[in-house]
Amino acid sequence: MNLDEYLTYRRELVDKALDDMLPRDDNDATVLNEAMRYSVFAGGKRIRPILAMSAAEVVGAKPESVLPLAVALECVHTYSLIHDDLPAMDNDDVRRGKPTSHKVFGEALAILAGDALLSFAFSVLSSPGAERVYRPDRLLKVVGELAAASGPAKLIAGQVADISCEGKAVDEATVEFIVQNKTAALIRASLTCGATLAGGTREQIEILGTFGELLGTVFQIRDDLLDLEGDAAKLGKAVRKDQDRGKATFPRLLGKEKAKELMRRRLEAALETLKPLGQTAEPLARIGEYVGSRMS
Ligand code: GRG
Repeated sequence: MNLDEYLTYRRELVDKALDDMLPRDDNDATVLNEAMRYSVFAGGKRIRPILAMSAAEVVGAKPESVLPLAVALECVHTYSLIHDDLPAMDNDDVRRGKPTSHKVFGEALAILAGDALLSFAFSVLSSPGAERVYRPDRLLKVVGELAAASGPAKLIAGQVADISCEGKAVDEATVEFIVQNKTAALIRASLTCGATLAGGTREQIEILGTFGELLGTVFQIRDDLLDLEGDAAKLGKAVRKDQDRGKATFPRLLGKEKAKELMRRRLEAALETLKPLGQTAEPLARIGEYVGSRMS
């Protein structure tokens, strides 16, 4: 398979669906709509929506069949980036190669655009008529899983730990906690929700969940290594900030080489996990390899 073509096709599907579904400037919330669209369309690899579509394909569905979920995932992810970049959190000026939301729209609107994207994600999934397209029990499970992954026990807990550990000496269990919650939970949910909505079996969903957890670590370690070694222009964000802030990361805890080794081991385990799914999981394996070697 040609991975570039595979990713481009699915990225274009997601971008079109986002453009169709996100509110437009046809009501009183013109500036809010503009701010929501600004961050969503500032760039972004669309990894989480693509993982959801690939998981749906593993269980025999078409990528298009889970587009509302793909849109919801990208909205939740973009909300988390907007809020993470705020002065009260990581205080970043550039994201996805563009000035961050608060730099363009001001802090209040950036907070509100993030809030709006989060709740919009759940309206997309539960919009009128959704229960005629998807089985209501699957829909309910997906809404619950996405809420849990982005909620106080996962994404937010990871972010709280990330912020409160800044500049402190941390142990491996703490870094693992941050990575699993801040990063891996949403990646895991992208896969399990994609497979659930498309009617996957319990066994398929379990395998994809385990793959997602492992892939989440690979994704985060690669991100941390790119912060140390990467190119700001390619990444579209500032680099070498984690060390200055004393962020709790695997490269800072273990050193670059051991962190790379851990990333390789998790990637191998992730690929091994996929084996029972057979040939249909090949795209996910290729995405895993890409995540472990990406430059942006
Ligand atoms: C503010 C609730 C809240 C959570 C913030 C997502 C996050 C948690 C922080 C962003 C910073 C960061 C390093 C998060 C870890 C996950 C990660 C590497 C996000 C970047 O995801 P990519 O590379 O970004 O998929 P694009 O722009 O390609 O979508």
